[in-house]
Amino acid sequence: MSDRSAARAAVATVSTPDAGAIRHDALRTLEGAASRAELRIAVTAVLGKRSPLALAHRQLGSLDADARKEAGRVLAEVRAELEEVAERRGSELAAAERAAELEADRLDLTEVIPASVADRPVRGHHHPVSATRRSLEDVFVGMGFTVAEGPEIETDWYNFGALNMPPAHPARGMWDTFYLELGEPESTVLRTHTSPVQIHLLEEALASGGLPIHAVMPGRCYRRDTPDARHLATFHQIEGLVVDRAVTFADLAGTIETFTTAYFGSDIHARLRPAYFPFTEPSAEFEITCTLCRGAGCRTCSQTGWIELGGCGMVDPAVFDAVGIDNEEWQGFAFGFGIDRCVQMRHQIADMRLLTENDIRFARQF
Ligand code: FA5
Repeated sequence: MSDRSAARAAVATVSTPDAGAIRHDALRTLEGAASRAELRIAVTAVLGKRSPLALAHRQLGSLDADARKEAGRVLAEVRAELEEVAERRGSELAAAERAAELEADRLDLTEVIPASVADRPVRGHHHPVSATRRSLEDVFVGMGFTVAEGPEIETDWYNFGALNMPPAHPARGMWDTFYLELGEPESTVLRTHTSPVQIHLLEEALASGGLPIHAVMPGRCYRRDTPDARHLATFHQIEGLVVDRAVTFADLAGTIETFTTAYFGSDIHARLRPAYFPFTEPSAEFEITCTLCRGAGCRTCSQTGWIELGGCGMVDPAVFDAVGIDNEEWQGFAFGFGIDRCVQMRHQIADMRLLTENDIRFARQF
């Protein structure tokens, strides 16, 4: 019998402390550790200062000399065995953990991901302003309008002069303007509205015999407006121009009514209120019920229950004169309204500035 086996056999004969039970429990604890972290805890539990083994060592002092010597030898044997087992278990666990890491890091270069799997790149979609611009164009095309565009950088003449606002006309103050350092001072502007596109269309029609006109003109506009819940410095309008024979204000009102019902639904009411624009006479502003409060009044509509969408009116004869169109033969109406406001009202967005923040969590909702 080896020394160690003899010591183990002697365990049974040592009554205090019970080295056999301590050894048995400690081995179970060490073998049960499933990771190196668990093993560290197990080693402290079976070999640490507060372990049953350490306690048994402290109890040796109460035995007589012979029993103390024998029990001390047995406990030392148990400690040596437990240390050996702990070391072996540590090596086994380290090898197993390393193998698991390598397996997790392995790249399967033969793997082919079919196009149909759910985690393929997500396809983007149009920003709500672009989507609304397209929907509005569709509504007007459905009503018989064509779609045209004009430049965002305009001369003073297109943005103001041809629209019946000669230099120093007080109505120019209605639009807080960005001027470009190009040509004569204050001769070139970032257009403040889409109305100058009316002038481009009238000129083209005159040159090419293209009257009558039934067109909408969407695009970006710029104003030195302080951004708030209903305003941006860069925003979008859609202009409308109809020039034909025997056109009346009733045609204009009917067009606006048809558009608002088609776009917002029949439960949203529109109203016209007398207003002033230098390029239309008579002129009106049109408003719809605020969709956020359904007319009750809220922060977005400044407690009025209504949101202004745009302006409109019968083309002022002075505009026809500016381009040389016979205003006895031709009459027209025009309107221009905010696309961003339409987005805001259609989707009940309390603050328009959200449209420009490029927050993907916001854009994803549309
Ligand atoms: C005009 O710009 C006129 N050109 C409209 C017009 C066209 C009248 C044809 C008559 C005939 P106004 O400045 O009111 O009008 O702007 C029209 C609409 O553009 C506003 O009702 C609003 O919906 C939108 N809008 C104006 N300024 C801003 C802004 N800073 N941010 C967002 N939307 C704006």
